[in-house]
Amino acid sequence: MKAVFCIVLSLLVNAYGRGGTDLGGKWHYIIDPFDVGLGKGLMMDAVPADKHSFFEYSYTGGKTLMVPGDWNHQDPELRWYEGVLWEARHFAASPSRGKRQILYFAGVSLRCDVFLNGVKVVSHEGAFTPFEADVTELIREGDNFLAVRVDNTRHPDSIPALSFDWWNYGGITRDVFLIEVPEVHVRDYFIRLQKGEKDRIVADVQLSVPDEGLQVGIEIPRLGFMKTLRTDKNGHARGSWKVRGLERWAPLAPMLYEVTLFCGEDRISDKIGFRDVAVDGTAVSVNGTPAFLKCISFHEEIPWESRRACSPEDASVLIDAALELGCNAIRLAHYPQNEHIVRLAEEKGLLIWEEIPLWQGIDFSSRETFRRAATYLEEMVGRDRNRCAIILWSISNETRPSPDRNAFLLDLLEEGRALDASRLFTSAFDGVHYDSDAAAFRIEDDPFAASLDVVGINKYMGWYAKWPGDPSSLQWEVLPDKPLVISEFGCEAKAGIFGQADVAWSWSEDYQVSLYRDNLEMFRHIENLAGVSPWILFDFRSPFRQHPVHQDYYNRKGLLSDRGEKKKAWYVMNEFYREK
Ligand code: GCB
Repeated sequence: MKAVFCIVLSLLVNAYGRGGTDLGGKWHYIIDPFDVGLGKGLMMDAVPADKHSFFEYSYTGGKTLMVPGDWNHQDPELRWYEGVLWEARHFAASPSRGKRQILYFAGVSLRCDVFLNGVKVVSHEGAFTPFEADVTELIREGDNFLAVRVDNTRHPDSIPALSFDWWNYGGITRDVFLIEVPEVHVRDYFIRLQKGEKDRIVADVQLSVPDEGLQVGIEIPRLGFMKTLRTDKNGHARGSWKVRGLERWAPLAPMLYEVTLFCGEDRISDKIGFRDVAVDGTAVSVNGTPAFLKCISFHEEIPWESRRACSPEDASVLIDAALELGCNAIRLAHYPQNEHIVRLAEEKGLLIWEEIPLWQGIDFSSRETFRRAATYLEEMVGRDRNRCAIILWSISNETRPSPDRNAFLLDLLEEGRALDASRLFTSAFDGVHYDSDAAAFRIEDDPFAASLDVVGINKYMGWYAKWPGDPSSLQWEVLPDKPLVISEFGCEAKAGIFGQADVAWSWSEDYQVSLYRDNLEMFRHIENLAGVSPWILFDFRSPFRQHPVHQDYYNRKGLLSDRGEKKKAWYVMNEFYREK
């Protein structure tokens, strides 16, 4: 198979492993609904130069927000705010001579311009992926001023587009670091098990400089493994070796090795697992063994505090809840979630389906939107391709075939495969309907779905779709030669409402239970079923959900309520997973 390694040049891989200065904490902010801050000079802290000058703004004396953190939950005035807001702070630096200084943002929602000491250093769009700026030439010894113009306005050609079923949290929602690295450093690497093999490790390493003949060392102490590579004229080095005694990472049996890379003065360590993932008939197999995906989706949210999850503690809340349900897999809905979540899931042995937020309503005719989607994919894969827990890259959710859409998604899939040929590609579709002539569920003709390794089907039988017959008698003929994952099913229920098990609008836990039972019964007859992922772990905030009594701006399809209470359907699902 052709070896593929694409460097994601804009990203320093494993930024958390670099031990940079954490710039989190209290930042001052100014709400700028008319977007006049650029003209007023909000990229600088206001200091009048003489007796006659003044500024009509000031960070000092104003309110503060915690970074990382969305602004919506930190100030009641900002709960619904969509627009421009500036966040800024001073910080002290002591840059070492000859080193490079990198400002690294793990995620800002949803677009931003970053200014250091008054100078714009980077702009970024996309709430859920990291970006960085090399600020070596601008940073000063002593006090520095960092200002970020954050804008969470939705746009028709953005990703996601104008409306989506989750909260549009704004702000610097993830960590910010100042990282110091040697001039020549390891910028990117991809260390993995050779596809189809048990004991062959492959490493691609990219240095920050395109110099030939530089030495790169790779050490895995636990395996007694120490190898040296030399770079080619692009600063890229590659090697592959058979390794004795390699224990593979497997679902719920995670094995991670400490891997250290050296190059000159640079040294970076990571925890890396080795596993093989493949399609085997209609199953997804991990290390040659079929793995039925007992999966659950969640948003990056702590619902009882109406805020984005942003810390290692928050990650534990979500991952522990998935494990308690009996899962061996998670679907990170509907965007790349923070690294705390991804890494903790990997440490616990959860398989991961990770996706970019190409969610309904995307403008497939726009080349600009395509460029954004490709960048999203590149940033997600660039950040996470060393995470063996991720087995599925998903590139879209609920899109319908059309010439523009087909061309867009097929091109995107090609880009994805070029970035990472070691994993499976999927997407979630809602184009499955019961065909009464064929007496079976069928999917509309879709060249994109047909090109994927695994197909995800979102099907809300008993909620958005009426049952055409007895669930146990319903046949499925949906891409029968491919692994099929039910990537969403479920219905709304408000915790604490009981009875009326046959009335959808009762919003009762009993309706949810009967719907789950019916769906699980139907799934038993899907021959190519490779996994199931109910929608969703927790109730989550959404501007779509406007029923004042039952929803109150929460999507209530959680198996756990917005306060974390188990609904009755949780037990149904738990039993199903325990039996599987
Ligand atoms: C879907 C979407 C998901 C929604 C869900 C719902 O099909 O993929 O984002 O939240 O339905 O609750 O309607």
